[in-house]
Amino acid sequence: MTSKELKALGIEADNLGTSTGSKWFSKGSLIESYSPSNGKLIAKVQSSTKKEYEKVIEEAEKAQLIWRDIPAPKRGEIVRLLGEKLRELKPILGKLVSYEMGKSYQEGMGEVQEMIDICDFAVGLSRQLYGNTIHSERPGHRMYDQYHPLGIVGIITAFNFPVAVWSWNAALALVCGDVVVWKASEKTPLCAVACQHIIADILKAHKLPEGISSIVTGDKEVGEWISSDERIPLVSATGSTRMGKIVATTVAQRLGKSLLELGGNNAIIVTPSADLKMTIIGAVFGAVGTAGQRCTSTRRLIIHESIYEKVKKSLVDAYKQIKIGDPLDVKNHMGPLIDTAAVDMYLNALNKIKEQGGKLLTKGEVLHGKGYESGCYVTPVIAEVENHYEIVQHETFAPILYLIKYSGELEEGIKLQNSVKQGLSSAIMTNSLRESELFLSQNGSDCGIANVNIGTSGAEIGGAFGGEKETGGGRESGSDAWKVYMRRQTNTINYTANLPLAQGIKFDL
Ligand code: UN1
Repeated sequence: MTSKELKALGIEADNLGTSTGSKWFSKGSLIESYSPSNGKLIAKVQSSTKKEYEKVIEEAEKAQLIWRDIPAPKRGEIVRLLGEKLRELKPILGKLVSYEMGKSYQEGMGEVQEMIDICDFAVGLSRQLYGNTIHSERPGHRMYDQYHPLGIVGIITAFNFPVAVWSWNAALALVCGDVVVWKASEKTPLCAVACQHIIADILKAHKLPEGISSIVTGDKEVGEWISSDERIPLVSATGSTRMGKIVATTVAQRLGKSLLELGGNNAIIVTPSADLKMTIIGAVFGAVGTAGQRCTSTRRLIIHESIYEKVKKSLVDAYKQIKIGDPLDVKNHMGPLIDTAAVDMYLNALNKIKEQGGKLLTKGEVLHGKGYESGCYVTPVIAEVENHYEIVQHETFAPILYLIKYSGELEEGIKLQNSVKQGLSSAIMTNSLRESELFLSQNGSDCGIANVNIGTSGAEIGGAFGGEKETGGGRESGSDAWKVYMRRQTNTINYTANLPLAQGIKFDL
């Protein structure tokens, strides 16, 4: 990426890392952002000090009083402008996502497209923040519920979707009348700086207060400031289950609300009637897309024994076609892992697979030589395992696909699919209506997302996104996920001159 392109996104050599609106602060220690694609330093960002954090929250509190009074459709207009700006900047922001995070350019652009889509969704939503009217049991009474803004929403995001997850939360929170304070992953701070520049310019141009949208920068300490802050009624956190448990416990201690979107251990069940071609494309994209670093990445293939060998052979053949290299080169299917710590985790997982009795069907190794200087490129792995292995029960954020055999009826496959602690995304490949409906029934997948004849990754923003069990239970993005960003109030109005009590109680004085 050229310095001109970076500059167009507001990223200049000594970039700042804390901001309310367009005001930037700079006192904290430096975070260096390296591209995993070539190992080069892109820029340095300053982390937030506690004092700067306090300033951000004070500004956010002030801004919220103004923002919540602006009618929701007018707030929607600001989000519409954000979507417009993102359309314009899509190629260049997509490029930064690809360069700083390491996913393919196509996927970087796809991520920006998700931002645009959620803005469009939120604009429509800004005229549809509906409550219910309820028939009162008392004569001459009217009852309804309505939704009010919550206040400040803290957003904690992971490196793997360095811009989209912010937008899923921010676009909804903003139309709901909340203000947002974002702590991005310290592995992708420049993506956050770029987004902040975009939204801050829009706010400034419309003379809206600083503090409607802010970023704070840093490691988990900054996350702890947010989680323990009573001024922040909702904390939306995306990342590992380990991180989510800490956030959830801290937020719960002050009885705040948390929206958690944590680890997945997503499986595709491949039944005897599955379309093999679709299965292979879905599984390979799900397993190697974003180098296996999506929370919806396909980690397990649960294959019926009658077709197991055939699927295995096709997969191994397909893996031979995968091109690994510079994510900005569109010929490549798979880029690097985020950093060398992730490479160590990958190597560690490969050792554990072997130790626990698994068999690697493709060679798992770190790539060296020209184009691979960053040390973050690895080969994607297919491994034959059993579902109960300790390593299979864990989410390893790397391109490792487990093959697991099931025999007999679909119930056996479903049992294996559900026998993990996580519950994010799941899929079945089948041409049988009975199998498909069983998979989607109460006796089927226990995940927040269950797909038929598509893979586990690549969810659209129109649906609620999130999962059960250790995935944390939160729902972001589409459907009625907006409700968590608002507080519900039930109103009952008596327009008579009498005071009848509910439940028929008599209380005469
Ligand atoms: C994530 O990995 O944190 O379904 C989110 C998908 C994307 C979202 C992934 N739309 O793969």
